Amino acid sequence: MSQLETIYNAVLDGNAPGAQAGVKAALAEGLAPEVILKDGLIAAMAEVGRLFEENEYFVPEMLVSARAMQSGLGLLKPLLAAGGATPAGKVIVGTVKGDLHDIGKNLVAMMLEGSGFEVVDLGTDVSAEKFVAAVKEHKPQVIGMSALLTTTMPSMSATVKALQEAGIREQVKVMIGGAPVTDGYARQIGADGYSPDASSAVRLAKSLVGVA
Ligand code: B12
Repeated sequence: MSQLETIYNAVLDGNAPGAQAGVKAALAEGLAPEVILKDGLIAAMAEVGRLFEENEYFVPEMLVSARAMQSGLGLLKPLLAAGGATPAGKVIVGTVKGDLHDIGKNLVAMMLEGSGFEVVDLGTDVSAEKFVAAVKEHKPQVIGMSALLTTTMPSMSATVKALQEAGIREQVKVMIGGAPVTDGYARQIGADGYSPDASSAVRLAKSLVGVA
């Protein structure tokens, strides 16, 4: 079995020590961190999502799989972030109010850091008021909002409105993402951009701050 398969199976089984051991072994074999992330950890979470949709996995299984993924991700984080040089700008990220999904948001944060952005991570369940207060405090060029639930997507719109009401909408670019989010939704709520994954999120953030 290849190390990528070991990682994939460990995440599916919710086996955190197995996922960590697989990531360590894959790195020792010289596999690129980006490949381990995409073809091992992310591929496994996509399968977990499919199994959940098919009613073969339920919330407890999803949770232990997510923990296994996060533990493997922790080992990759410093390697993915190592590419950074001078700060390209400051980005505030957070998962919106009512939503506790943070794997995708963490990946976006990690990739942004790896590309030289300074990242302030507000965590999960972040209210519009908290985003507004953080923009006032940290003065970022960009905020990145994540939502994984159709029911929490309106929190993105509420945050854009709160920024407008606070008179600071023009000071910051807003990018959004998460599985149910679309480009059309970004336009509809007056965000500045949407991207479907972490690497394109970096390109988007760079274009929003005018860095090549
Ligand atoms: C893992 C998981 C959980 C874990 C979360 C653990 C954690 N720490 O995050 C747990 C078990 C806690 C959970 C709970 C729930 N979940 Co859940 N979960 C998932 C699952 C399987 C995977 C999500 C994931 O991590 N994907 C992997 C990452 C890498 O992908 P991603 O998040 O999409 O992120 C990428 C892009 O979207 C993008 N991106 C993400 N954020 C951002 C932000 C910006 C700014 C940008 C530019 C890009 C970007 O880049 C990322 C990297 O490439 C999905 C199924 C799925 N297929 O998505 C369901 C899913 C999201 N969950 C779902 C549901 C229903 C729930 C619960 C309501 C279940 C319940 N009955 O309790 C609760 C809600 C809890 C809450 N209040 O948030 C549904 C949502 C349905 C819907 N349309 O609203 C899904 C789609 C499953 C399903 N098919 O029904 N869940």
